Amino acid sequence: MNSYAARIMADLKKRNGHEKEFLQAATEVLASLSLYLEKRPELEKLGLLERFVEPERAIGFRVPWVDDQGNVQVNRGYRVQFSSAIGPYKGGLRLHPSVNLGIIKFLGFEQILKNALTTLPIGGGKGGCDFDPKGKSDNEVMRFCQSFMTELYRHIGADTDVPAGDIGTGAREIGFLYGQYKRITGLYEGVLTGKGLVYGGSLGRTEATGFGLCYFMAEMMNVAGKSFADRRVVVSGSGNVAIYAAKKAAELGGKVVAMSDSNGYIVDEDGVDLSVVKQLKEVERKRIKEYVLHRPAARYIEGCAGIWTVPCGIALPCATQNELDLDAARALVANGCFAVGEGANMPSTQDATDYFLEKGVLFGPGKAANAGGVAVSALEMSQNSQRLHWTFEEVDTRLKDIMKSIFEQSAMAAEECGKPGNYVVGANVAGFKKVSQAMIAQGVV
Ligand code: NDP
Ligand code: 2IT
Repeated sequence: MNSYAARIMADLKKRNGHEKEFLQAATEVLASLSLYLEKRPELEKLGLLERFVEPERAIGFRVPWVDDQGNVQVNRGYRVQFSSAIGPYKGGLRLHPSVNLGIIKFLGFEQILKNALTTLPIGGGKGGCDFDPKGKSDNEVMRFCQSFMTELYRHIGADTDVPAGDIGTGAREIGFLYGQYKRITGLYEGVLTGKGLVYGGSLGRTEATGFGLCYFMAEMMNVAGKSFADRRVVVSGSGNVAIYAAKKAAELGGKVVAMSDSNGYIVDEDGVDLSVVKQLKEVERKRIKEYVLHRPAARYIEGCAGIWTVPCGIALPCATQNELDLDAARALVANGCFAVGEGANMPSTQDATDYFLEKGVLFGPGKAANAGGVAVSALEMSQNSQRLHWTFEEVDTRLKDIMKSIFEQSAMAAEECGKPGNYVVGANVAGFKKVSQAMIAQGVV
């Protein structure tokens, strides 16, 4: 690691030692910026990295609500407004019991570079809460969302900070959050993205992350003379990103043979029937294990980590951070996997990523490969500002162009750094170049 980056990392470890996911993300980014930093010694004088790794603002708040039994529940809410260098803070809200400040900071930090890569004017932010929507009634989820927004509303706005979905935050939650924002502020503005189509949402946002992931993968594989056609594809998770990644992978000729949730995974050698997964997950909110009740030839295996032992050419981790470790990477490569695309944020551990790169696996890092979701969120913001509604085809065409551009920016920056084909370095450098230029132009702020 370059000496400036190493000094910043040592300081971060000292001051933020308990934020392990944030340190992991910062280490990965700063290490891969090293070659670029060597060529730009003036950045140290400007304190560029010191400012880059420190959120502009990290807000934490109490979220009290009353459950169906009349008991008072209290959760911890967060919004980390990391960087407004190139636009209003933009990034999702995660609702999961594991949420803490370190996780939200890692996600917000990644989001800065991801959003820069989209070519659209959006800064980086992320939020969330340790609330678990699983097993809660619709009314409980509504009361929670109303309480969460009763604090959050004062920190956000269509031109300041625009949250969206992430794990545990889907169309239902965005609707409740939007209703409460409107009620408190009286403003009918594009303050959230991923809204329902009848109240300002964009066509194509639901599909955008998964579709965008496959568009990115198609570009990356194309350069190596490969494609989805007739390839076995393994997709982890069965949420928003996973479902639409699986859909597009199949449309592009791949055969999706396995999907999962946090309890286990299913293998369907005939190709996963997505209508069953959608019904179970989007409509009934059930577990993936029930898939085999509808498709008796399929198998269910308890424990989600084993999914990476299912032989495939293409692996798309679309569940959560650090779900794919070195053992999993070894198993994938041993079974012939030649391409990995991160639909989730930081799903591969650092040693798994290093192993893939060492073995020449085509590797699409999350901040490039899954940027389609936030890109279409930014298109939703544009439509809200224009008070217009674009067709699905228009949004999808723009999404394809954006994913192509993200791939090209990453490929070009990797070459410039003398690391052709290393899209981890490429994505980090391409995103950082843009953000750092904007920071320098705006002075020490
Ligand atoms: P969803 O809540 O729709 O789905 C999440 C899926 O991942 C579920 O199948 C869930 O299983 C599984 N999962 C969640 N946490 C864990 C865990 N700790 N261990 C194992 N499995 C887990 O979320 P999304 O599909 O929206 O998000 C998936 C990933 O993609 C996240 O990393 C998110 O940050 C990232 N992402 C999302 C974008 C979006 O637009 N939604 C955009 C870019 C990235 P279970 O139901 O059992 O919890
Ligand atoms: O990680 C992500 O990029 C998201 N969860 C989507 C963020 C957004 O603002 O659409």
